[in-house]
Amino acid sequence: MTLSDEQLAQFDRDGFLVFPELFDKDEIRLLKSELARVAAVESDAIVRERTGALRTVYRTHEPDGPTYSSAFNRLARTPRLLGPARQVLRDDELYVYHAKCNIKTAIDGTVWLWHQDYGYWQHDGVPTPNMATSLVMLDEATELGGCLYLIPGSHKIGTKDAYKDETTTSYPQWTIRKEIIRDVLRTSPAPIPIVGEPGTAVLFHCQIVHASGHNLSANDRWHVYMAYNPSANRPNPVPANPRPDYVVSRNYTPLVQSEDDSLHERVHA
Ligand SMILES: O=C(O)CCC(=O)C(=O)O
Repeated sequence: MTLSDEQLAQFDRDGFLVFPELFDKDEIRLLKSELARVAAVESDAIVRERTGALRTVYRTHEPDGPTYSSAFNRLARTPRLLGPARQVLRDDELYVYHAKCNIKTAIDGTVWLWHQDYGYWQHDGVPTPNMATSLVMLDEATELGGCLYLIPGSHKIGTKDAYKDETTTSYPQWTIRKEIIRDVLRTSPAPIPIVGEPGTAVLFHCQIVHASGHNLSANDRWHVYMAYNPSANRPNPVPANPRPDYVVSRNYTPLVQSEDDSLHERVHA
């Protein structure tokens, strides 16, 4: 898939693009059944809420781990996601920094506080904020169900001072400091709720300020995120406690875009 000049300009201006119906019902069914399968294994790459409910399943795209699914490997390489990511990052040699599926379970699924992804990734040693993430909705995203909120244009305000919040949820989050985020919210365009049907995709910049609320609805909200980084922007070594491979991949080999755009394994006669 190739973005038009208008779409590229829109990404540069707003920091995100939305693509309704990018994946069809069969594809979403396949990804959901594969995710349910890999989410049932025991692995460090699976994070739970304090209640024990699933929160995040990492590393569904790399063949050498228990959470692997070939459909997710193909998803990372589909021209529908990889093509636009290459365009907005102005680089054809991208790898998956991490693949994660946020399983915001009905009632149990908790918040992601206001942050910028590069606010985490700079601490992993990533030299420059030239990264982007593709989100694919496997369930309908609604405001009651804890959809993502993006602040348009906030990818241009620099990397804001953040602290590691280790108490709000089960997972440490680099969160923009309260006095700073209040100021950002008061002076920026209103946050946009990223709602949509299953099959909707969103591409967003690693500096865009975003958050999402608790899932207060009766339905789970499964989202897939493919974070892309140019191989040349791989992290430098960090002095202490590098995060595990499932969240900061050490496989910097540029992705080969799939030729047929299908998420299904090709069956050879
Ligand atoms: O899935 C969500 O609701 C938010 C995810 C997010 O912001 C993140 O993983 O950085």
